[in-house]
Amino acid sequence: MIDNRNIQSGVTIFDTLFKEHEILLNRRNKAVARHNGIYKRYEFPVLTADHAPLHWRYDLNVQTNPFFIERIGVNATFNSGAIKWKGNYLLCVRVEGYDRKSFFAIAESPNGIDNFRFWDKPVVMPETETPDVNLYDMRLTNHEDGWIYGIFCTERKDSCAKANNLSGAIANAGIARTKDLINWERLPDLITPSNQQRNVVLHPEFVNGEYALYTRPQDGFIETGNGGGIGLGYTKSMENAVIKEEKVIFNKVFHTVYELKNGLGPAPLKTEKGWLHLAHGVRSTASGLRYVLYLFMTALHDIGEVIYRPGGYFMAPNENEIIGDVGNVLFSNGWIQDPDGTVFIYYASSDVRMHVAVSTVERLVDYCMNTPQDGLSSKESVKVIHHLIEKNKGLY
Ligand code: M1P
Repeated sequence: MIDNRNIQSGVTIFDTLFKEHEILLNRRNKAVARHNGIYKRYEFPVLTADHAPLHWRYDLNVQTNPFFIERIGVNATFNSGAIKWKGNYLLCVRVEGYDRKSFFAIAESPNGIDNFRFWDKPVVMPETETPDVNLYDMRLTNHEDGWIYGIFCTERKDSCAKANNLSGAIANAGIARTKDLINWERLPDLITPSNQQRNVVLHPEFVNGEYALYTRPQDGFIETGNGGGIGLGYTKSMENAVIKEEKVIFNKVFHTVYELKNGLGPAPLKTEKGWLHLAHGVRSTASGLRYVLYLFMTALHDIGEVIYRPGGYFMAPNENEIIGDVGNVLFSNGWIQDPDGTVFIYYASSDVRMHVAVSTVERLVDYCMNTPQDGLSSKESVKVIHHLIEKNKGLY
């Protein structure tokens, strides 16, 4: 029931908000013209904090909310896992409240590029014996064992941190599985030889009868220390997942886009030429960290063997994406491949909003196989340009 006190020129505040919200949710998205041959960006973000349902934020009862105050604020919708589900495109979104806590919520679209709508309620994630303080960045994997796994970061207070250090935290990989994306079974957290883990991703197929997990070991919550590259390990069971040995398959490299941190994005896509991976690389700049997306491929016969590593970044924040709560960040932990080869790349900008870029498996594989590798020096960068100019002789 809406109170007359909320009426402005005959229309209630709720009516107005509802109408504006529907306009936002139904807004058509269109591809941006700029050509690079690899992917197309889209004009509007696919999800923003404003997409959060009104009934999550407003107490709609006039007795208890006579001023129609927004009771619960949503700050951001970002870093989403993705899966095709019953013909629709689903994102498992990291929704962050004004209170700094993140939780998961599913948003669904009929076409993958617009009309994303949150399901009625956020996900209720069961806990292990050690309660989580914060949950974020879920990777969804439709595993050949028949379960859909969600692997995410669970953050808890570091009990060893000094009393005045209120941001000392421990990050680990939380594991849950589901058959319907509504009811989740929480499994014990991943155990690995490393102090902390973020960006853990489950490979979709068994490898020699075992589950394969990509990891991102690091020494501390912020400091990567000796870790910070993409690791790979195996476990016999996901019900008590233990990786005894973690092999780094793609390390941090001096003076590259992944010189500081190198973490996997979503689960890889299987192609005829190898497994296609989307990852984020982090470098240091005078204005802080810069997160960009890059691609690489691993061998079908050995998922630990990197066979193509195109140099540089694949996507970096554009002039709008660069601004947000944590500026200069592109991050992706979800993509969807359609049967016709179309790939929907879901990425977040600056820890605030979700976007889509659309490509095809064929284009992405071509990009991986034919983009020159990083030669690791200015001299080598010039050499590849000279090589291309030579090849183009008579064509320009
Ligand atoms: O703020 C940028 C990103 O920082 C962390 O990513 P990573 O562990 O790779 O450094 C995460 O908190 C991520 O959610 C965030 O987008």
